[in-house]
Amino acid sequence: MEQLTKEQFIKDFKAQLHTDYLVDNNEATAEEHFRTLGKLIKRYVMSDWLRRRDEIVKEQKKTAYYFSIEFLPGKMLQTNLLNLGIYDLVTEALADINVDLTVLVEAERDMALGNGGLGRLASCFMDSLPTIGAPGFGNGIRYKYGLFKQRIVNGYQVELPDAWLPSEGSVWETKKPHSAVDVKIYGSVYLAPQEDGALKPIYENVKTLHAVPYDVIQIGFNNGVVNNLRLWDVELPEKYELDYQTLADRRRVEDITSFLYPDDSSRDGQAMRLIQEYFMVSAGLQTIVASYAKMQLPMAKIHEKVAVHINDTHPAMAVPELMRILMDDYGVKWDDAWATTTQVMSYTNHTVLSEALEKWDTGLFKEIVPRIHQIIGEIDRKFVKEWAGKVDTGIIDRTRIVQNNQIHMANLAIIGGHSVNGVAKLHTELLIEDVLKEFYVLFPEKFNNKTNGIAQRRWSQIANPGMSALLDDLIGKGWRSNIHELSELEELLTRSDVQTSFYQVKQANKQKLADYVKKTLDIDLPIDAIFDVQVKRLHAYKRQLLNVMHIIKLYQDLKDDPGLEMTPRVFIFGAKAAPGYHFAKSVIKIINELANLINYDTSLNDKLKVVFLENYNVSLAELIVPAADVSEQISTAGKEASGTSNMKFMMNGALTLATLDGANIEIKDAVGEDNIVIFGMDKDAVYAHYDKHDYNSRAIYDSDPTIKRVVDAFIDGTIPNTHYEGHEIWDALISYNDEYFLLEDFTDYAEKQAYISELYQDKPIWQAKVIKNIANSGRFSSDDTIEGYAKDIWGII
Ligand code: GLS
Repeated sequence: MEQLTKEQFIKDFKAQLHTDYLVDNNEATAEEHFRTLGKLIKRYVMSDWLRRRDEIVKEQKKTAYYFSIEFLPGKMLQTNLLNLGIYDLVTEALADINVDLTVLVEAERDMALGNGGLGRLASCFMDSLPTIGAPGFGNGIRYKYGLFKQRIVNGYQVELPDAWLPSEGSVWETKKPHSAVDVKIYGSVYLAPQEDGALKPIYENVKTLHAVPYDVIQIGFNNGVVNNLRLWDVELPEKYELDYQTLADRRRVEDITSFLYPDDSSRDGQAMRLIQEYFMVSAGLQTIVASYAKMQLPMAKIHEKVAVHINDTHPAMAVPELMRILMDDYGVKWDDAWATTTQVMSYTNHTVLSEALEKWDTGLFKEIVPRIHQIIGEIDRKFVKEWAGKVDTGIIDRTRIVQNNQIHMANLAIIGGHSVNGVAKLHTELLIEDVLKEFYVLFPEKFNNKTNGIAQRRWSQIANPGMSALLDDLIGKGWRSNIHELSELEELLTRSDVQTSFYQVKQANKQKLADYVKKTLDIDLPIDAIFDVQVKRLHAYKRQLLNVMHIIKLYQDLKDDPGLEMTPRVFIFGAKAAPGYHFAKSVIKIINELANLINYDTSLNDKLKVVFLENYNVSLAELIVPAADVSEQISTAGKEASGTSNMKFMMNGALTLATLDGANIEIKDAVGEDNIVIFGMDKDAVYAHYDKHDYNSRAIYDSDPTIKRVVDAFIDGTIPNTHYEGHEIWDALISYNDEYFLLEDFTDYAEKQAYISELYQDKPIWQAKVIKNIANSGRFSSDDTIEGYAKDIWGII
């Protein structure tokens, strides 16, 4: 953008307010101020945005399209200001006219079109792609309702719709009706032989959906590059309006982009979900192929200009859909279409949980996407034929796409692409050795690792201005554009003035969070306590319950001996449970009731506090992460593919208490064993139990009185109002043999927690570890991760 002055900005801002709202600055609401600023930002980047599109077309740059059913940007105002390089200028200019930027920030609603780590990662990539100057665009769905809004009522989670989208649309998007395309679903299709011998698909009784794109600006950091996140919305096609005569028919269509499926890691097999997936994939690919066609290059070489990334299995229909478009719309022959499709497509696996590897009924496919069903059948048939006689038939049976009348989406993504990556070293190893090992026999060359990363600007400069200012003082401002310069802190680990400064920043951040907790929950948090945080989706494998068990133990210890010397602790939770996930909801109830019990027990002398913050989302994370002393990353080893909050906490100077799982291992490698606290079984120990079937939680319970007492607290009335939930949990731990090995890991976990309490008392040692963590967090930048994708997988830079 052009050089901007404060005066010019104020002039533009006031004029825009007049144009849009016919109000003066001092009359406008925060919402009006926010939208006005958003519009100005868009105006300022418009020429960069247009230039970017032109460049890509003119220079015929190979472009990557990141297909994801989830994007979780949170708020975008601050990121956009920062990346444009006008954050300070705008803050000051607004202050000059009595407008407080923080109030505008509050007025923006979180864009929560994702469930958790997977969606947030996609958004970190959207920030990093333009930042590294790579032509990489997002492709997803413009849900009217994002992830549900969580309220806690009587300790229970209640889900409310998250109507994030204002009636006038998001200020960051631009509707592009002229780029709309039609997507066909339902009906039937048969192949009619043509004179030239080709087969032409003839559709009957189809329903046509009108897919309208909304392009959301993605601004690179200080480099004039603006990319695009294209979100698709559905409209009723005027041309086919007779197909939708009743209100109910129309509603069903609108529902396609109404809401995000609120489930993380496991998916239910709803027809609507399948339609969402096809809708997004088909609309995206049709426009991509059409713009490639404008380059007038051979269709069979589309892989030289286009890369399509399948983010988790949900967009896996991209494989047969690209085949369909190439063959049916552009007349490419099967073999050529297949050769180019497999080079266009690449796939990231984000979880080892088998329930998350999507499988669909072939019947449903046949009904909803009949042509795709045919093409998948043919891909499957050819796959079986190709490998017959070359490998064991068992391998073919287990890797083929269609098995027992089910379509295996991961198999489709792997067979139909040239790259499969895991999201942390351990996770990729597990894919190779276990989950996808038979694919590894067939296609070893496709497998690679890309450890996740985070958009560090959001998680440092925006979320933690106090720490950022301190870093500027200590190592200069270079780290703001080159995060690897944080390593210069290595020289300062033991300097006591530096330690004190980091401590003060942390205490100020803790105070800010404490103020929020006071305001929202009316609980007083002592900021000299250790702030011990576990924020993430609620899932049994993430083991929030292990944390709870430890809190119960501390509570029991303090009740036994009220004079017990103990470093005061504040345990902070934030977690949404999938609405249908009963067990997870019971854990939320238990945490809330335990919090009530503990927080109002004056005999504990403020040594223990428990807080459950409702509606955990990106904005709340920006408040919580900088205030944490301890980051709980305590999943059963082998279960958490990577985790990304672990990286955010580390960057903000929290010490990680972790199992050797996901990216925790790489954090340990980065900071060294002494600067992270590791406990519990590693992946091999977990797998040994699986192999030998020798885990026996009841035996541990019977032989360890401490554990028995903690577990019994769930059913002996210790925690009020949890009769039902307590029994459910007790049963999961004892009657059903503790699937996630909490009991086996408990003792080590509690010991390491005691070690942390001691360590915290020794400020110089603690602070040196804190600084060591910050110094080594640069390697988890998503700029680096995305560079790996861009070079190794997509070939776009
Ligand atoms: C997830 C994993 O569970 C996380 O460990 C991972 O960090 C994230 C991004 O790769 O993907 N998979 C999933 O389905 N939801 C996730 O958050």
